[in-house]
Amino acid sequence: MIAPRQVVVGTAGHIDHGKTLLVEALTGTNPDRLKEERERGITIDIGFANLVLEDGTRIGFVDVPGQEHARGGGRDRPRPAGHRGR
Ligand SMILES: Nc1nc2c(ncn2[C@@H]2O[C@H](COP(=O)(O)OP(=O)(O)O)[C@@H](O)[C@H]2O)c(=O)[nH]1
Ligand SMILES: [Mg+2]
Repeated sequence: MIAPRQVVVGTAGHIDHGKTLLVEALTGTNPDRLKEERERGITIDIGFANLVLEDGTRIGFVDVPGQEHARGGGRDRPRPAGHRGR
């Protein structure tokens, strides 16, 4: 017997670009599980959801916060020397 394939998919991208909603649309699971995430409508911590395809392939989704959170968040975060952008 051939073991089913196992795949891990991670999201990446700017906040509010639909990563979490896409994972929910594909899996039926909203990976924003924290009360504060639900209230604010943003991903604060990584979340997970699973999907099993008809051929047995198991896909694990890892949903991540938008880039500002992932980089330590906010305008006051440390920046490289000479950095002029946000
Ligand atoms: N109509 C529409 N709204 C979207 C779409 N993508 C994101 N949004 C809006 O953006 C909000 C945040 O989406 P979310 O999946 O949490 O974005 P994330 O920060 O990338 O995870 C949603 O509540 C929607 O209002 C899209 O493709 N179509
Ligand atoms: Mg999100």
